[in-house]
Amino acid sequence: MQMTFRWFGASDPIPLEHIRQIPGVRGIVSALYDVAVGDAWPLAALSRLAETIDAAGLQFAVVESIPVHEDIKLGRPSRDRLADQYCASVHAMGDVGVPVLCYNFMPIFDWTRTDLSMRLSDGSTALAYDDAALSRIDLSGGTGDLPGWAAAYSAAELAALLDAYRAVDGERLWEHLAWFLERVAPEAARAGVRMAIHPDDPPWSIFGLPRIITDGAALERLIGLVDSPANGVTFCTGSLGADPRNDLPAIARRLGERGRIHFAHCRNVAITGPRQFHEAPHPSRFGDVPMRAVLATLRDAGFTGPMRPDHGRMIWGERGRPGYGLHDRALGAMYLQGLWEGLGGPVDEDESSFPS
Ligand code: DNO
Repeated sequence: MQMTFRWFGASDPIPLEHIRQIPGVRGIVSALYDVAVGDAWPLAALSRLAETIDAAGLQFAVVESIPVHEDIKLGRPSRDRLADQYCASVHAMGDVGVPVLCYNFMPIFDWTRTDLSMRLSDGSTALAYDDAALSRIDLSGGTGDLPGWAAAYSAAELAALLDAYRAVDGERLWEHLAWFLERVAPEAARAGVRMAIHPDDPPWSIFGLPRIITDGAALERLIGLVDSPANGVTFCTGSLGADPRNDLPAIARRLGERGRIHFAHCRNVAITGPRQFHEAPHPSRFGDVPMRAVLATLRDAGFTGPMRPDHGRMIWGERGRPGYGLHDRALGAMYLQGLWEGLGGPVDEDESSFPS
């Protein structure tokens, strides 16, 4: 296991120098944030990002994400050109030496919450989701009322997209995902890049849109679409764990045994009702994610890939990007490493040497 930390590039209020001081964190998870969705990522810009990360004594371990254009998810004719551009971005990753790509296939919306700063009993704040609150959100004026999505889509754009998805049910979305993977996974294999799909978060349909990467059966179906090690999974405990029917260690075991877990996102969620949860401190006992059992399963599967603490709460008065403050994620990184050490999981030479 290689402990990593997400960094949003130059606009991230957390400098790489601070991330470098979290013991054991050497890998950075990042992306190019100023390329339009669908355009090929310029090699020069990606190299510059890698150099910035290297210069801070860290490694660019994972690209999260290269967003998949809606036209690919909708199966529109422009998908051929868009898939070629996606492949060009994946090859740029290979050229720069970033081995893992986290991406998702959620229609229109990526991760979705109804409250970005729910106050917990200890005074910290956390991201929360409540399906009843979601159903009260009015999208007729665009995404303005959806927490975290303020300016994403205008009313007209969103209406057109929602309308286009009326013709795409879950099975159709699977066909489009299969098409995408058949095009991209072989190129990723050639480029030395492992693709790692992120489960849908939350793992159920929202706003009437299909969501298909929601449970263990879906993840197994996914890896069967293209039978290549380049076609794998981001095992996200918080996304899958929001549905109490998901047996996380059992899912991790089946995917891990087949060598298809390429990245782990570890975060805890407390389920407070049907389709209602909030994020919680990382240790097992604060939520419904059996973190110790998940890590033990990853250890048994010989997991050596990158892991990140994923979202954290806002603590100690920190203000910042929802879910992505420094303090609680750093605590998460330390807890996860402690758990891993206690479980006797393999650690890189490089990771174990204390910097002189
Ligand atoms: C949320 C993240 C997701 C993730 C994408 C991957 O914080 O886990 O936004 O980056 O779904 O494509």
